[in-house]
Amino acid sequence: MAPQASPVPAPSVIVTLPTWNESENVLALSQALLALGPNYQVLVVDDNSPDGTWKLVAEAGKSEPRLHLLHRTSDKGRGAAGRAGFLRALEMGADVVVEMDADFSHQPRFVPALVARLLDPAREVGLVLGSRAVAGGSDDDRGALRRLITLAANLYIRILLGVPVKDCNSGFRCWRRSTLERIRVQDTFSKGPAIVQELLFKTAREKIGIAEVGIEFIERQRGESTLTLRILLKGYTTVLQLRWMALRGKL
Ligand SMILES: Nc1nc2c(ncn2[C@@H]2O[C@H](COP(=O)(O)OP(=O)(O)OP(=O)(O)O)[C@@H](O)[C@H]2O)c(=O)[nH]1
Ligand SMILES: [Mg+2]
Repeated sequence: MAPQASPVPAPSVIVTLPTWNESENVLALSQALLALGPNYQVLVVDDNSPDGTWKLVAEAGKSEPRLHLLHRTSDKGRGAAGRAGFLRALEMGADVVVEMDADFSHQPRFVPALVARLLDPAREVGLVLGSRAVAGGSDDDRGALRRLITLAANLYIRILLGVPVKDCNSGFRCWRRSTLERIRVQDTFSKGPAIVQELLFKTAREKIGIAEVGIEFIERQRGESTLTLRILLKGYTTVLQLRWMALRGKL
């Protein structure tokens, strides 16, 4: 009798959640993500939030081995936290890393579709974006001004960086381990949210395939946004800096 082929183990998916004052969201979101399957783990990357987000995660992690905390105490920033989260997820042996906002704007119900698209053997890609700008995607829940800002930023980034995607600003993304290694995520420099554009630019420059899957983006229900005009403008200058560095062969 021919030996039976052993079943292929499910890929290890680690969802990283950068958090700043997300005590009203973090546990419900983590629970919903862990319920997606036993191969899912959650890594919360908290910058010592004053509202004690990290304490809630540390406590819940005592009885949930798939919930992990990276508690950063000496440095703050969405970009730095994202970088640290990716590196920790790789150390933990992730095959797939999903990064998403912890305010429920990015809904857990879309994660399986992103992972399935990433792992589709017939259409190989190294990165999947949860996209508001393709079929099945939407951004109808936010005010007109916010949507206009997103639209303008998208246009600016697509023209300046020449990235072949429709939703450049989406922070809801699903990565192959090999992509994060190839673009050398450890060498990214953005401290703030511009990390989203930096990673996209570096992936596109490596000619790694990028797919977009439609997601319904909803406004945060609880907690407060960290986006300010200063952060927004810093994002625009980082994009210019990326283009300049690329032109000078410094990237
Ligand atoms: N660790 C860490 N996480 C951060 C920091 N700033 C923001 N975050 C998290 O990054 C994610 C996105 O931040 P938001 O404040 O929702 O900003 P945004 O999504 O660009 O803006 P809104 O559309 O207004 O919500 C959330 O999960 C935040 O908790 C930070 O300095 N450190
Ligand atoms: Mg948000």
